[in-house]
Amino acid sequence: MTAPRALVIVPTFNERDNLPILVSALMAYPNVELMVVDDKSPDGTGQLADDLAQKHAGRIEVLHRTERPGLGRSYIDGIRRALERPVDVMCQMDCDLSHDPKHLPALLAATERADLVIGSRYVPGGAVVNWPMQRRLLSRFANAYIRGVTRLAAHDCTGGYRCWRREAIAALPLDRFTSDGYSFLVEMLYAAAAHGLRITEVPITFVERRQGESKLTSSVLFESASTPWRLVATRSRFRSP
Ligand SMILES: Nc1nc2c(ncn2[C@@H]2O[C@H](COP(=O)(O)OP(=O)(O)OP(=O)(O)O)[C@@H](O)[C@H]2O)c(=O)[nH]1
Ligand SMILES: [Mg+2]
Repeated sequence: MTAPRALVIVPTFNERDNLPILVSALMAYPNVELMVVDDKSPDGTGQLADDLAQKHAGRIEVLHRTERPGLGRSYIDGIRRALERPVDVMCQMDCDLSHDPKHLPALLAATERADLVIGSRYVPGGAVVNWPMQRRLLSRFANAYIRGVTRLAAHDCTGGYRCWRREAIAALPLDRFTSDGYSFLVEMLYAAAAHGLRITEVPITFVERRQGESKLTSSVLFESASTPWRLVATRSRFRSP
């Protein structure tokens, strides 16, 4: 099997220490391109991304967002732009090095037989490194809660390391998505399942960020608590594109 042509979409907010490390790891794969979607990071991540794009001409694109910031909106803008490119697979990955590019070949290979491949902490072979017990429990609880309410079959519904076959992500009704923050990842997964897409999980070892700050706030957690109920109540909006 030849490796599919892949575009990795990476949303960034204040990731200047992490971005160069991620870029060199991704650029080592000749079939991989990168789109950085920056939300006017005060630490200059956007400018740094421009410099890296010049260095790796033709393989890195930078989207500088000026509208209201947010992870969900960043992904929507990034995906819309990415759909203009003739790639086979689109991937989502965090910039904080929690998502190790070494897993990418296994995720990409799994797109041969699935529309959406989740890099999963919670299937056999998956792991989480350097998370305190409280954070582990929160993530486990969040996944059990989401699965219970939505009946999603995936074990890792909240992770942001995913690969989509191009036609699968193109089929999602992006203009009907309403989540702002991290809940966007759950909403995407729910939409994929409601669409009848083939979803599979590939184990990853998730490593807690070492540099930069977490953006997980109490308002993010509040949105996360209500999201599964909202998704179930409005399921019909995902049925047709
Ligand atoms: N464009 C954009 N990117 C964001 C925003 N918030 C977070 N990100 C990026 O989204 C990815 C995930 O954010 P993290 O802060 O790592 O969130 P997390 O993984 O839930 O939490 P920690 O790993 O504990 O920090 C990272 O690449 C961030 O830089 C945002 O508002 N806009
Ligand atoms: Mg993170």
